[in-house]
Amino acid sequence: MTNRKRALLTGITGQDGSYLSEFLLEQGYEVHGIIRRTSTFNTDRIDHIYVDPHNESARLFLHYGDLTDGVTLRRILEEVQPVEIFNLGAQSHVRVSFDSPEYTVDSVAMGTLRLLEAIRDYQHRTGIEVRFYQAGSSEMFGKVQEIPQKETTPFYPRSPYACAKVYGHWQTVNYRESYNLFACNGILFNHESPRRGETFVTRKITRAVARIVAGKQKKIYLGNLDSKRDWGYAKDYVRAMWLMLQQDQPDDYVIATGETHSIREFLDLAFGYVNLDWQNYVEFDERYLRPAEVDILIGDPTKAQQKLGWKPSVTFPELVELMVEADLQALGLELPNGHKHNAAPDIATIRQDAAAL
Ligand code: NDP
Ligand code: GDR
Repeated sequence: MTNRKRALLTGITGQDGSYLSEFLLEQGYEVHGIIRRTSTFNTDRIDHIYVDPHNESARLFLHYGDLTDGVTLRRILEEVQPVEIFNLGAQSHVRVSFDSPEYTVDSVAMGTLRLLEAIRDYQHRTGIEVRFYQAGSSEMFGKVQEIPQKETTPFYPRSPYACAKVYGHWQTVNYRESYNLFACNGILFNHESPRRGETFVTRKITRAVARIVAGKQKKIYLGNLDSKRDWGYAKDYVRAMWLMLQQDQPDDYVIATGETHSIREFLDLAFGYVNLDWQNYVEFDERYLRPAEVDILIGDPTKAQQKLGWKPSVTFPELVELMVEADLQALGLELPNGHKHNAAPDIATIRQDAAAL
């Protein structure tokens, strides 16, 4: 075993897991990820950083496991001996959590508890200090109690997913206070990228825009267009997760842009980049409505700015643009000639990333 800092991630095959792995590898970590056995490959987002473990240069290792399987979590912990653990694994789709509440709660709430229990025993037995990051969500704020939402805003979850995340949040606080575990809750607002799952509304829209331009799709069916979200760029947000674990004291942080926009505004921009009017392409389908909706989320990231020195680097129009551009590129298309790019500080790097997908 090497002397490199070792990190263990659940949810490594997801959007955030892939960006966080890249970031940790850049920082010199050895990265271990837990993946689920599936009948088709589910490692697309990390294939570009995976090196055969027989190769001496390999620093990314994958282990089969599941948050619903506590015994395996314990075994992996013993094998890997990580100093930092990022719990990103989850059935993370809010609408699906209404269809499949029991599984959602098992993986999100009980999964967090299983991992915390395994860490508690491991730390007690070995004396190795483990730092733990819990992927909390702005969905925990749910029904509006205060605008903008900050660390002290009361939770009012509105879905099985959000209820499970509230449970994970409070267990993380509880293990910090009961067992002196270095455990942090990130309360992250929506963050998106070209790697966002295709059924979340932002990616569903940008993918449809590209497919409509390519003549592969005629309409897009959506639910509630009036809800508002605080949307940031995923790559910025994984940096915040890591920063939380580098502090002297464990704490909880809201990570957000401080701006909110409706689905309609997202549609305006996304279709606007290819000179189309979204009203000609969007149809309503009640299947995409939720039994209870979260109407508006807007976060106050002041604490993260002051204590972590964190701030977002990509604006809302830049985010929409880079997602539309990546989906066009995936179909061999480009943004129309004459389109003026929004100037983002690292937009060139973002384009390279998108092109590499
Ligand atoms: P994704 O849905 O893209 O990824 C979820 C990951 O969890 C995947 O790797 C998935 O594996 C894995 N997973 C699902 N079920 C289990 C299970 N039972 N056991 C182990 N792993 C499992 O999510 P994101 O990357 O967007 O989000 C990362 C985390 O952050 C999640 O916990 C999410 O709830 C939370 N979050 C996300 C926000 C966002 O805007 N993206 C905002 C706030 C919180 P597989 O690939 O096999 O399906
Ligand atoms: P959210 O993201 O529920 O905020 O959870 P999602 O993109 O699914 O929904 C955002 C808003 O868009 C409305 N909407 C639709 N949503 C989807 N998915 N599909 C549609 O067709 C559609 N039409 C309208 C929704 O009603 C909602 O108001 C995401 C996830 O990543 C969570 O895991 C994370 O915790 C939160 O963000 C912060």
